Amino acid sequence: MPVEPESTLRQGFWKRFAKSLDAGRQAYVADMKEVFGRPAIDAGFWDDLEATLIAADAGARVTERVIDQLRNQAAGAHLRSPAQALGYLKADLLDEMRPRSRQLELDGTPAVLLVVGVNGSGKTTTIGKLADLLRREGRRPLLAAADTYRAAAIDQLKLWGQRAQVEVVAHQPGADPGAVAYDAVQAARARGANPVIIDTAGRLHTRSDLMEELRKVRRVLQRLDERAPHEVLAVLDAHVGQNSAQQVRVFQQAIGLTGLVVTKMDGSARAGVVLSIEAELSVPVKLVGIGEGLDDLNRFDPEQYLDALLRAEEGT
Ligand SMILES: Nc1nc2c(ncn2[C@@H]2O[C@H](COP(=O)(O)OP(=O)(O)OP(=O)(O)O)[C@@H](O)[C@H]2O)c(=O)[nH]1
Ligand SMILES: [Mg+2]
Repeated sequence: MPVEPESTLRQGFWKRFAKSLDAGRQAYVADMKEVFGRPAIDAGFWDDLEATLIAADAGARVTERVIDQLRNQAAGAHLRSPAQALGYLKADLLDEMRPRSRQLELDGTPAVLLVVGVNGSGKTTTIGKLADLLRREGRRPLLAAADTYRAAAIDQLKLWGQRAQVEVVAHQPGADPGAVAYDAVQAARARGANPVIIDTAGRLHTRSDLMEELRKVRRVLQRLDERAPHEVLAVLDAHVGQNSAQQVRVFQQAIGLTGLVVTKMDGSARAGVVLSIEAELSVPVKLVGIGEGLDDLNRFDPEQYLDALLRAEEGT
């Protein structure tokens, strides 16, 4: 099958992304209009800008840094008015997001993507959407139902497999997650599938026994391929806001993460959280989700994200 260029997939996604942020943006967008519509850059401007960035959940550190940066720029010759400051702010925030590789590692025989996160963050839904995206790119993903705690979790992944038209390897409820992962990789080798995407049970990051179970899955995978898992993706719910940084740190320490997926950006009043996550953690955001439909996931694009976040008008 010919590989479709990534850019032609998910057409209109970023437009929908911007719209899906509207509900949450109401919390701060009116303030943004006021801040950037002020007649002059004065003490009130700085106070209001700070409050607005905090309201968007950009985090204290990012807010402080970009405001310092803007103050320096305003002290220079070029930045003269609040209206101009919006463009500067966008550029400064883009710098905050540091250029880093957001590519998914999909080279392997097969590449193995292990998907982890706390309960209900959106792991299974993300896997369904990602399988669809990768299949449309001409790849042949295979899903592994390694959340074996509940029969419903296995059925849910099978349903996503049907929707995305990809195969699912599953055992009985209660089976060993490592054994499911092992079989899935073997099946992918036999059938020429790539990548294998492994669904895992939601777990509170504070449960060390459950973290050990993840490490066991990783050890099983490494017996098959020392480079596996090629990606360990933590799925975060955008509604959780600042607390997700702590979740990420614990998962990072327990098993090592290669990327983050921020889901449920639709309607979240904390969409700015991506800024604080990116600034505080070394793990890059690689994917974003904006709903429960097959095409509601895309590779993360910092510029598109900032355009949507800082849009000063509703519905444009
Ligand atoms: N609005 C919205 N809902 C989402 C999104 N992603 C997932 N959901 C919903 O969130 C709920 C939990 O999603 P799951 O994919 O089952 O989450 P999970 O992390 O697999 O959950 P556990 O396996 O129980 O830990 C479901 O009702 C999903 O439909 C999203 O991007 N936007
Ligand atoms: Mg699940």
